[in-house]
Amino acid sequence: MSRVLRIGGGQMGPTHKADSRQAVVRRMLDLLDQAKAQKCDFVVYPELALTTFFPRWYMTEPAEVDAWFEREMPSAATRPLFEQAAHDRIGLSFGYAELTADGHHFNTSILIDRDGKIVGKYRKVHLPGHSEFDPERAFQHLEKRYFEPGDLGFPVWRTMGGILGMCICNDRRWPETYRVMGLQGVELIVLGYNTPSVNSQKAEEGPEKRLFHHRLMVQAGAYQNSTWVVAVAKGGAEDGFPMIAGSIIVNPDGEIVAEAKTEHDELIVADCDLDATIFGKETIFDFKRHRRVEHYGRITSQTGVILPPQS
Ligand code: CDT
Repeated sequence: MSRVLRIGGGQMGPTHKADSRQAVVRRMLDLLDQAKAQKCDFVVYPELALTTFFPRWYMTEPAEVDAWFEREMPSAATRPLFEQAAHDRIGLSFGYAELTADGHHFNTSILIDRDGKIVGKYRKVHLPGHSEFDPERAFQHLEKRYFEPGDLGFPVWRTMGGILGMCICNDRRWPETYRVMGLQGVELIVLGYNTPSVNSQKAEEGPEKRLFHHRLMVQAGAYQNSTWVVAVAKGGAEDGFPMIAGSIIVNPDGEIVAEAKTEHDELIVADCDLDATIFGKETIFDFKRHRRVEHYGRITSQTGVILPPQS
């Protein structure tokens, strides 16, 4: 049986502070319509898809912060997206800020099957940035202030005929992210991102370098785990703060097979044959035969660097 999934990467242009969830969902529905016209099976949207990237704003009032979070999913604003996707038999993944019933805040993404049912949830593990206002930075990145580190690990799910996993933005910079899913046989990793075009602590690191790093880490993660990776941006300037776009679909050889050309709402499409993951998993990246866990202890027992003793 064919295991080719036609994947749509639903890149989104900027969403400003004043934009409503309803207006954003209308844009997501437009992308879904395009995906339907192109016969996609599955559409991936960005991190924090429903709002502006609010962690760039320093807030002190809990009510002001919580206004960016969703208390239920589907919410009133997102229900039309769930319903339309189920009607079209298209699976979805998108990110949002999650406020749980017992008051926890997470940067979350979900996996929705072709029946419109949420079958997977991931909460961002590697939160970048800082928790207090930093006057030294050109702009703020306050994810550590507004979110707790994810508490669900890196699970994978059997859905859409394959083994799927999720991660979010900064997670893609960490090889551990891909490997933990690789060790569960992942065949397709989907992720959304909001990556500023300039390093707030190093002005000379601009969009070209940032796009280079983005491609480097996603291509490496795909190749080293013989998996497809679909990475989808929210790009363009949100209230004057530019972010890279550059959404990509990468095959298990680490090659880019589709890439966004604009910084706006744009659908990229690729046929992803999940069986193309098998060769790498059975040869050079046959983990069971080749991994040497007796030498990897530091990976899980240590966070910071421990330098060798001075001679
Ligand atoms: N959203 C997100 O995780 N952005 C980070 C920015 C890192 S710089 C603080 C990223 O990895 O793109």
